[in-house]
Amino acid sequence: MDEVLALQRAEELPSDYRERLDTLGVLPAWTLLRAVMPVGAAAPKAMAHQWSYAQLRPLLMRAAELVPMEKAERRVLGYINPGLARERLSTLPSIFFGLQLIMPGERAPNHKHIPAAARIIIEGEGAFTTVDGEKLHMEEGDVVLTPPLHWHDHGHEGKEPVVWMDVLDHPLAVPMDVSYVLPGKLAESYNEQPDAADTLYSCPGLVPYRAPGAQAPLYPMRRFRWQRVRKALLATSDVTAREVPVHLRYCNPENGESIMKTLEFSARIVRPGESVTLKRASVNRMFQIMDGDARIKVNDLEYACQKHDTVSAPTYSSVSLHNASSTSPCFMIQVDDTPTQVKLGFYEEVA
Ligand code: GTQ
Ligand code: FE2
Repeated sequence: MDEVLALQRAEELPSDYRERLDTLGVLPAWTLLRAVMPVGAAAPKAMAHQWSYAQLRPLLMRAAELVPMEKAERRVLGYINPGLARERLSTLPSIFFGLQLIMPGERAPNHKHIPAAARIIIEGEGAFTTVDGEKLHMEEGDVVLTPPLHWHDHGHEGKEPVVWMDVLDHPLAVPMDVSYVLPGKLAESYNEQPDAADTLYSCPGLVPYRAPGAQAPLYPMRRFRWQRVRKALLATSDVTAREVPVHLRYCNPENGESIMKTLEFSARIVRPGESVTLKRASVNRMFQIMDGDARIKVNDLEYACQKHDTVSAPTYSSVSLHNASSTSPCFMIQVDDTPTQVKLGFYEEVA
């Protein structure tokens, strides 16, 4: 490697000089350069980690007794990366995951905010979320999108607790000082029309006719049904060679872009016995196990996962996904920050 300069440390400078600089709002940058740009390779602070749903579920249920909705606004257990400061409320530097619980008859108040949110439904029936007055029913495995600054509240007309995984991009918004929430009023009535996925976008390859130059809505589809995603994964698997991984992206049907501007959502089937090695890249990745006997290896750690477990893989890590069952397929949803990194010019693949 080329010569690496040993840079002066702050303590090597006269303290009166440092203090004078400080009062004038500057720092000798050479004393901090290596901290912000480690030589040779990025030094991720975020760690690989596994969160066990079986262990967390009872504690989430207890939260229903410990905190009423009025005292929580959203009853969520945030998944905190052990390598990141707790106040960042972050699962990876660009991604927040958190388990949300709503009990039968409860209502989570209406609000809107700058961070974008999406839910991956974990268990329970009868809950809904409303997005700008449109009522979206939530079934297990569905991905439901709440774009930035769209009013949303949650309700529950069923009998059992409903749990979903919240995915938010506030870890990106907070350092930019653009994150905030506005409280709203609960609407009296909702648009009960069938979902766009069952009407305008019910046929893949067909979108509403528009004159050239006419704008499509920014977020035309908000509910992505797991039953269809699962079927598509199985059908794709049937026509895909064994050595080729099956991996499908969630996208905006009007332009093919990621459903969240910042984060990419995708679904995988890992076939019985299959191992998939991912490209080593600059991206942060989360894996949400939907079903099956997944083993996720991140660098030198291997996590044996059960249904609904969650694993984080920081930037530049070596990741492989293995299905330990010889009979049943394994399904997972991946969330990564590829769209952000590509837009910022940070994305790279490494050997
Ligand atoms: O459900 O609207 O996990 O606003 C954090 C902030 C969920 C929500 C979270 C939120 C929500
Ligand atoms: Fe929200």
